Amino acid sequence: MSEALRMFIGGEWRTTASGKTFPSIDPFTGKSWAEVPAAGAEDVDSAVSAAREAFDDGPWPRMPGVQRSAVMRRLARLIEENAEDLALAEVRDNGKLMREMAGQVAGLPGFYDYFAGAADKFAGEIVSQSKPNYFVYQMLEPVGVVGAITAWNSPLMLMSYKLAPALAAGCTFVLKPSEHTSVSALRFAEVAAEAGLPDGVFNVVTGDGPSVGEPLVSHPGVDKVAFTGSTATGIRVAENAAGHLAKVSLELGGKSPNIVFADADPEAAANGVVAGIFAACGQTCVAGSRLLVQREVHDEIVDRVVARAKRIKMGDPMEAETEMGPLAFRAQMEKVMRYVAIGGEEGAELATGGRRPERFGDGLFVEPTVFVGVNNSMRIAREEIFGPVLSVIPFDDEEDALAIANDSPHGLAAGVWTRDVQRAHRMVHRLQAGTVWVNSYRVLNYDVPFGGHKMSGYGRENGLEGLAGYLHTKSVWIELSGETRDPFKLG
Ligand code: TXE
Repeated sequence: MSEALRMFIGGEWRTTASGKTFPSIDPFTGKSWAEVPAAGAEDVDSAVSAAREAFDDGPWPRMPGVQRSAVMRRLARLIEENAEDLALAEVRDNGKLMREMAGQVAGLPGFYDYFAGAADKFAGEIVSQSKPNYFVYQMLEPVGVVGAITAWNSPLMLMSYKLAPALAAGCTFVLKPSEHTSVSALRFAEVAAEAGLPDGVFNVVTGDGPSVGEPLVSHPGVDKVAFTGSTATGIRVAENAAGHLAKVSLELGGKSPNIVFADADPEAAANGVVAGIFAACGQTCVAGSRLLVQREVHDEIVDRVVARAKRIKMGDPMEAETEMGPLAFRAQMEKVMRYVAIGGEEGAELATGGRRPERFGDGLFVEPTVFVGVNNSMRIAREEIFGPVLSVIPFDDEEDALAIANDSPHGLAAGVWTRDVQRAHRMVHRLQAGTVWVNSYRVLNYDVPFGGHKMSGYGRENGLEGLAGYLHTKSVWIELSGETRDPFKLG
């Protein structure tokens, strides 16, 4: 029997107005393991009203920052205490490895500790002294009610990118997790309630995009929308938020180049390529899904990557030695397999993988896959696959590498592998990407701003820039002279 869960709204555990639910499927067993409320517009309205009330009349935005910090630090400690349970919910929801999730959940308290450290250290500043009879200052205020929508690939981490700075700023929050991975957010709500967040500060509504995401984004009571997901949905979110001019931050898809020069350390580079595309089965927004490799070392690097790909241990995500588990859900596995077929039709050559291993039967496994002979105009080089499929593209020199790397609708991340420090800097300056790693790949942290260029979105999460996204400024003019002004003259 799978467990029946309830949503968290205004500090209460609630079923939906319609009473409808949907199953959360464990992709490793293929079985439902929890029953999740299928909310609708009415439930979204309740959650936004609760958050609105908590913002307009509740203590959270008015509390001294140091008190908000204390609650956030308590939350961080409780996440530590409940880490195993939270990690397990994510493994069962999306098939991610316990090996990865244990580390990821262990990293979550850092987000709350870091932003707790900022919650009592912003106030605003004294500005313009250019009008002598005025004292002018700027206050920083929380933007209001945040509607957050997250994807299924790293649910609690993507939520924390948004929730930690929003709490520090004094905002209230309504989360809609992905319908594929709702359980960890509901588990997290128990922890948040225990930490002492006032009622209505953190709310969770569960369900799909059309029934819950859309009414949340379009709700006039939402002041800011923070979204992580696909580019197509991100565009729709921005359009709907524009209806009431809510602020929007969008962290969207990528087709990130991992660029290996002939002077790179071949072992480190090949390892970084594997980390970039096969970790989390390639289901990460920053996946290094295009390997750009200098012609002289093409065969050597491809041989190393293929050899490692063939040794990847696939299996039960709960087992410590497993390196790749199943994909998160059936439609995602089918999408990946469609792209494998498209790569073949486009004339790319399979160096390894491309099949679903028979030993897992109907399990949602796809072999680590490497296509060589790819050119950058093929669909497998331009479109986000979000799976363990690497497209290898050779290049001649630095200019060629940059031209190929930047010839993409996306601009989320890039990797550069070289031992030439001048080249590394030249590349960093000219790559069109929100994050560039040199001799490394897939490292992110709470104090480093993260976000995309071009179709990978706008706004930055994490770091003090992330906090700024949850604050707005109010300029205040105090007249000092007491004189009566000419009413028909400006300033
Ligand atoms: O994404 P969606 P899905 C890519 C990846 C994947 C594809 C589809 O390629 O194969 O997107 O995944 C909510 N208004 N990425 O369908 O649709 C939805 O319920 C408001 C890459 O999961 O973008 C979920 O909570 N919300 C990406 C969230 O949006 C809506 C991560 C993301 O769903 C909505 C995720 C609407 N109209 C997917 N429609 C990355 N690069 O990190 C859906 N949602």
